Amino acid sequence: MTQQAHGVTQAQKDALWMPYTANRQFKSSPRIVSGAEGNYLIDDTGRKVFDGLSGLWTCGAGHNRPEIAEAVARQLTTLDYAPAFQYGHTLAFELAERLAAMAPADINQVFFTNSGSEAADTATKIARAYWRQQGQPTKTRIIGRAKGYHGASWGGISFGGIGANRKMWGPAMESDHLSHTLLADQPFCKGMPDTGAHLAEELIEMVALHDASNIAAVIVEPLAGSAGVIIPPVGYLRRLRELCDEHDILLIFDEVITGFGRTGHLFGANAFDVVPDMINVAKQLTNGAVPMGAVMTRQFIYDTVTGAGGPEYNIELPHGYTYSGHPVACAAAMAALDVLEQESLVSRVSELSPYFEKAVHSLAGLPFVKGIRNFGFAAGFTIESYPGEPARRPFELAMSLWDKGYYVRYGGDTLQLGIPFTTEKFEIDNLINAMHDTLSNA
Ligand code: PXG
Ligand code: PLP
Repeated sequence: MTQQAHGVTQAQKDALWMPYTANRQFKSSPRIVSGAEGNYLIDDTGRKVFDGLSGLWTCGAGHNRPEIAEAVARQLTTLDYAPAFQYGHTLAFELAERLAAMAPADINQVFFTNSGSEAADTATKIARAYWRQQGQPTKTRIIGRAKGYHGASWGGISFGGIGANRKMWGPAMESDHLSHTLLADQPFCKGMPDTGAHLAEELIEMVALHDASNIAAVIVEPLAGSAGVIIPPVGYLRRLRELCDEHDILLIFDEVITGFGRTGHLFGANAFDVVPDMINVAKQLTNGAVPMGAVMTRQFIYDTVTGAGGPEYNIELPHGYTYSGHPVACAAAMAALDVLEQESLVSRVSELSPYFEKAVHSLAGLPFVKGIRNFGFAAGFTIESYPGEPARRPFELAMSLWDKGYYVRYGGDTLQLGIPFTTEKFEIDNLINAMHDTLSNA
């Protein structure tokens, strides 16, 4: 019999090319998750590990929710699949209506995808379609932001701004990037920085450089997640909105992490009180249980694109996915939204955020902690680099925390927390104590 270290055989390890993973390191020292329960992952030795990132920012309501499991099981024996193109099924319409009612202002059109990456592609394709159907087909360029993450597709890596995710691939879409809002003079910042709004003015330079007649949209995360939880300065998003209006540029909020409660509000748009033209969601939409994403747009975008669609039998937007609005994903989303609402999880996050903020900032002053930022149930820590090796220390710290029973995210020169919305105060205390211990002995 093949030796089965960590519950996985050598041949099995050899076969799986893992995504965004240091494959060689992982396979020499695997971290295998065999189960989950509430706010905990369970590893292959039966050890409970606190899930300090809610999966991958996905499972805010905790793992293995029976409500979602039952809805999915029921759906699988009622309607497992329905053709997504030219035919519809009831649940997709129900979910769309529900999301439209949740989204701010007149953001009331919903296009389903299966992931945040597909949502990024879809939103920017809709932006181009909108301008083309407006008679302005040269408006094609997408402006993103340095350190932005919008997924792994050709679109996402183009207007995304994380160098490590871009440098391998060569030319993709034409894009440009605003500066990020990580402020050197405010490394330790509770909530929104009170300076830095001027960085939005860079859009004026982009317009001078490319001309507004060539720019379709600006896409930003209201709060940048993957790059290390970067919070928008007070007034920054509002100024971006004003400048987009002034220059006829669509504004897309990528809320794949901020959507459905992470900020203590339903959307980042609510938290920061700015209405974009489109909102992208994924992850928390189904509490991570089934892949699903969506692009939600304002009414005028749908009206323009469909209005210019030619004869009525014509497809107005030649875009979609085999699994757009998959019945099982819709069932999971409906159940996940029920849980979110019935347990008032969004207001729970907002009520406990000050406690979480105080806890994460208690780590200031420890060795290697160069910066701390937080908003809602998200926090980012900038970690001092080994010379020339920015990604090494966060990796070492995260491994040490995993050994202690805490899962946190590490990436670039940062550690990140995205705790479940169901986290109790004592669990925050335990997590922060473990981090204190790990950093003190690093
Ligand atoms: N936009 C944003 C803002 C994201 O955070 C995507 C798009 C892409 O979504 P998909 O579903 O295609 O992965 C994301 C995904 C992390 C981490 O550890 C974050 C993401 C994905 C994986 C890991 O921070 N964000
Ligand atoms: N590749 C081939 C050969 C296909 O037939 C399809 C869909 O029909 C796709 C890719 C796209 O797959 P999806 O719609 O799941 O994104």
